[in-house]
Amino acid sequence: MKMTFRWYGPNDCIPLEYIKQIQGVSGVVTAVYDVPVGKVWEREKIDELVRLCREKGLECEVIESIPVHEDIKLGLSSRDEYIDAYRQNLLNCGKAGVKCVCYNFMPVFDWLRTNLRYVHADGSNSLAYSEADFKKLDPNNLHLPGWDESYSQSELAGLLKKYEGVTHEKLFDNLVYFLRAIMPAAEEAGIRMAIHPDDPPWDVFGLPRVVGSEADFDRLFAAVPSENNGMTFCTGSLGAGRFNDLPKMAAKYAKRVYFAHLRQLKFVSDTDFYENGHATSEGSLDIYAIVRALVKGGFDGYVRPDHGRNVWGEDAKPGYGLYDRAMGAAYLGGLFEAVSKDLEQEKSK
Ligand code: DNO
Repeated sequence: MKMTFRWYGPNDCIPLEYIKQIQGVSGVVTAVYDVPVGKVWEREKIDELVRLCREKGLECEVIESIPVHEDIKLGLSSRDEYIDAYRQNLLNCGKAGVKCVCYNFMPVFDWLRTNLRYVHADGSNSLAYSEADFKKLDPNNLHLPGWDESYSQSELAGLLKKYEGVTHEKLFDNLVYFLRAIMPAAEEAGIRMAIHPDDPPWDVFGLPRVVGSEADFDRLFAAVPSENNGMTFCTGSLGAGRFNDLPKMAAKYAKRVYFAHLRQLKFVSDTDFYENGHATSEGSLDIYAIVRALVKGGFDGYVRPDHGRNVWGEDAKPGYGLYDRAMGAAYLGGLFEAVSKDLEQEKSK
């Protein structure tokens, strides 16, 4: 296991020096942010990112994300040219030493929360989701910080229209088409693809989502069995769906989990929840059971603490402050050490 930390590049207000000071963190997870979706990232840009990290003693082996162009998700005839660019990106990243690429296949929108600064009793704040507030959102005018890509209002209207008639089956077929087309490049580049689950793991605004449940992952791995086709085990995304049994899924897919986003959420009703500090005691997810299932199942990928709260007066990009994620990394590092040693001992008995 390698503990990593997400870094939004040189414009991130958290400097690499600070990330290096978090115990147990060996590398960052980052991306090239100034190339439009669908275009090739030049080698120089990737090399520069890697150089910046290495200069500070950090590895740069995980890219989150290389976003997938909407034409690929829509299955338009123009997709092949975007797939070519994606392949080239993988080859370029592989040459720069990247080993894992996270991406998602959510139409138009990335993760969704309805409150970016939900205030807790102790004065900290975090992201939260409420079904009633969700119903008030206007998909034609939506942008959340931290998304890989956001569209202007007119682009959004056009895009949403293009998705009319795209069924779950069609979207799934388009995902399989994409994966089959890029797998040879991923294999050649030595890159493990780690699809990020839909967040939340259900359809939003009438747009289909097909990567949110155990059944979805089963059929995805059956359709594209290449070992380079794996997943990002995001507890916050999968956990938002109460139908998902996370320790069970962690055990089942452990060897296919190339990247784990570990975070906590606390349900306040059947549908509504807020995000919280990482520890099991802080929410509805049994982080210990999930980590144990991953380790026991043979997980050997990258981990990062995911969304944290704003604590100690920090006012960061929602979910991506320094302090609570650093506490998360320390907590998770401790869990991994304890669980791994316990399992070793159990084996030797
Ligand atoms: C949210 C993140 C996601 C993730 C993308 C991957 O905080 O986990 O935005 O980066 O869905 O493509």
